[in-house]
Amino acid sequence: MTHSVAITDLTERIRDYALSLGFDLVRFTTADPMPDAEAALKERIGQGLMGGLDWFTAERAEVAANPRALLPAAQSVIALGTFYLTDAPRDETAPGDPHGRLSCYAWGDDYHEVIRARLDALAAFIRENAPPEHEKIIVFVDTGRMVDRAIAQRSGLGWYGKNTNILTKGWGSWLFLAEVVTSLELAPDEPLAANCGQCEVCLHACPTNAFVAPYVLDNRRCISYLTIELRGSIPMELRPLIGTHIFGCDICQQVCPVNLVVEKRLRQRGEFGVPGERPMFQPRPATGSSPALIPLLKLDDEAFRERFRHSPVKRAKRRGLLRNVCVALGNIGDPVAIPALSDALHDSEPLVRGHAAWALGRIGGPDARAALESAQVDEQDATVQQELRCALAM
Ligand code: B12
Ligand code: SF4
Ligand code: SF4
Repeated sequence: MTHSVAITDLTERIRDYALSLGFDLVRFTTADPMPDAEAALKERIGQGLMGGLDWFTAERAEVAANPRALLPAAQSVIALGTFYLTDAPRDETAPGDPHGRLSCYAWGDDYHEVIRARLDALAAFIRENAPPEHEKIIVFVDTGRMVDRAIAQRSGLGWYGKNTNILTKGWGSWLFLAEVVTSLELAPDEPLAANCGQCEVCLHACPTNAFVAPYVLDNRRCISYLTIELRGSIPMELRPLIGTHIFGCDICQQVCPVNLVVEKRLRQRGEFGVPGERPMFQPRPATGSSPALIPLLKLDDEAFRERFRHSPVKRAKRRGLLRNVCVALGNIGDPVAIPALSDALHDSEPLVRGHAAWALGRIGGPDARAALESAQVDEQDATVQQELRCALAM
């Protein structure tokens, strides 16, 4: 076997094995640096568009855009995509029964855990089939220092959508991205020639106006940041724009025509909205995809941990999720939530108390006012006092 035939043969065996593990897309690229990605990242950081993500530094960008910074002998990167959408997103709110929306990636098991297990299996397969000097392999999914989307783009897994997500022909943008970095030489794939053309639907659909321009997102306005990554108070002017999103947001993906075609095709094939499909990404029975909000407001620390064990939602922590639940209840405006929100005015977390006050101010009426006035008497926290004053003035 010649050298190049051996490379192609191993590349194809790795591809087949990765597909057998459950990855939906498998492509290959070199481990060369990605100077364009590094420049784009540094530019976004410089413009303050990554504000709030303190760990996203220029130094991180230098490592994340250079696979050899983490594995000096790296020759190839395997780019992997996992489709996760199991049904159409919906909001089950009805009069007297307020519900919120979980972003689709968070319906099922934590993808970091699901995909990490598959990546480890793929790394083990490579070690078994490669000479011993290639033993060192690094795997990434989301949290690692790697620009997942830049690798996906260069490997031809997909193209950059104007909403900054990677779009693919077969699966749209409903994919988790992951990588394996190896010192093995593998046959690289070519980037795709596809792009979004004249379409700009996603840019205009964003409720918080988070797109500064095509391909440029202001992290600080994105509901995904506000409901998942932000640890503190949600800026007051953005709260009404969050609607019923309590963990992440999918609007700029839901409106995308490429995604709509994928959804239609899968539905026709009977692979969409079907309970048994991709069980790990199906909505968990206890929470569903559009959970009732009032019961969530009653979760204590232990009940929260129990409910969201092995779920991506645990990232928000109890106080973050309950903060978001208050905002959604305020936006729905149904007085049925007044008793639960009044109880939340006495929660142990000031963050929850403050956002409960805001929600009661939005709902309004004599019962809400009475609860706010009574909470004012004992409240010691200055920020919550301020929220109470604003709510009473609403
Ligand atoms: C930080 C982060 C966030 C932040 C910031 C988002 C952002 N746009 O950067 C927040 C919390 C808001 C977020 C939200 C979401 N995220 Co996020 N996030 C990340 C993370 C950790 C880093 C992303 C990053 O490097 N951002 C920096 C900016 C500058 O990168 P960028 O926008 O991709 O920039 C590139 C392009 O703009 C391009 N570019 C620049 N100029 C131009 C010009 C042209 C013409 C072109 C073609 C390209 C181009 O070059 C840049 C460099 O590659 C990655 C995981 C990872 N390790 O990579 C996941 C990741 C990007 N997130 C992901 C997901 C699923 C989401 C959400 C859909 C979750 C949700 N439902 O709530 C939303 C989507 C919001 C959106 N519209 O992007 C997936 C994306 C999958 C995909 N198909 O693309 C990733 C890859 C996680 C994973 N491993 O699966 N996320
Ligand atoms: S995820 Fe939602 S808030 Fe964020 S950019 Fe997309 S539409 Fe806007
Ligand atoms: S909605 Fe249009 S512009 Fe936005 S990502 Fe999809 S195809 Fe591209």
